[in-house]
Amino acid sequence: MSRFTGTRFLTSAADVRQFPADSGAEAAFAGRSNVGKSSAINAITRTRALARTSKTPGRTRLLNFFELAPGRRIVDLPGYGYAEVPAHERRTWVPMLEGLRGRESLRGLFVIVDSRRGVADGDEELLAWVQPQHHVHVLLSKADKLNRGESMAALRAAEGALAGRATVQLFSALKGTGVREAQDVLASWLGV
Ligand SMILES: Nc1nc2c(ncn2[C@@H]2O[C@H](COP(=O)(O)OP(=O)(O)O)[C@@H](O)[C@H]2O)c(=O)[nH]1
Ligand SMILES: [Mg+2]
Repeated sequence: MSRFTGTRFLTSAADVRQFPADSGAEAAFAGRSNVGKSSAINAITRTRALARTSKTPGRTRLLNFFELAPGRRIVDLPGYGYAEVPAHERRTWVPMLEGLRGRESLRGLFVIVDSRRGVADGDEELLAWVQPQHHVHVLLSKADKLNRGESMAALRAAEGALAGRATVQLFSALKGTGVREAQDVLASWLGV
């Protein structure tokens, strides 16, 4: 039984003015292209193809908002932070990131990190982006590609790199590993 049974797409925002009303609670999901972010969102919300999984990474820079329950949202951040954004997109993208960060309803950030790759520069940029009141939870994705020993080593390495700035867990959308744990974290943030 999932807690998130009523998930629906709310809106795609290409500009801060298109954001839904800043009330209730929301959690953002971010990670570099192809890391398994859409698959993670789908597994956690138990909604097939809610966030499209795609093999053409980083095409559109829209913030996609989904509603899990009334006033309870997740926000899918495309691609990554500031560094990877082409110059012509910065004019709209940077204010969107700033607008999201300043929202009253933002509770925290899920950062999806490839378990084989570990915490990298782009992830550090996201950790620097959040504000002190925000939670951060890292999903070490595609953990099915690691054996038990490698998984434990990846978890320990991530814990070391994060040094208390975020909680972290192993995750596999493919095998269902850690889905329940991630749901519990999300539910606690959003109060559902
Ligand atoms: N082995 C494995 N592959 C995965 C997993 N999650 C996603 N993938 C694959 O990784 C690729 C990118 O997934 P997607 O969810 O679209 O990533 P996104 O670009 O971060 O949204 C796709 O080929 C997925 O099938 C997982 O848990 N295990
Ligand atoms: Mg995606």
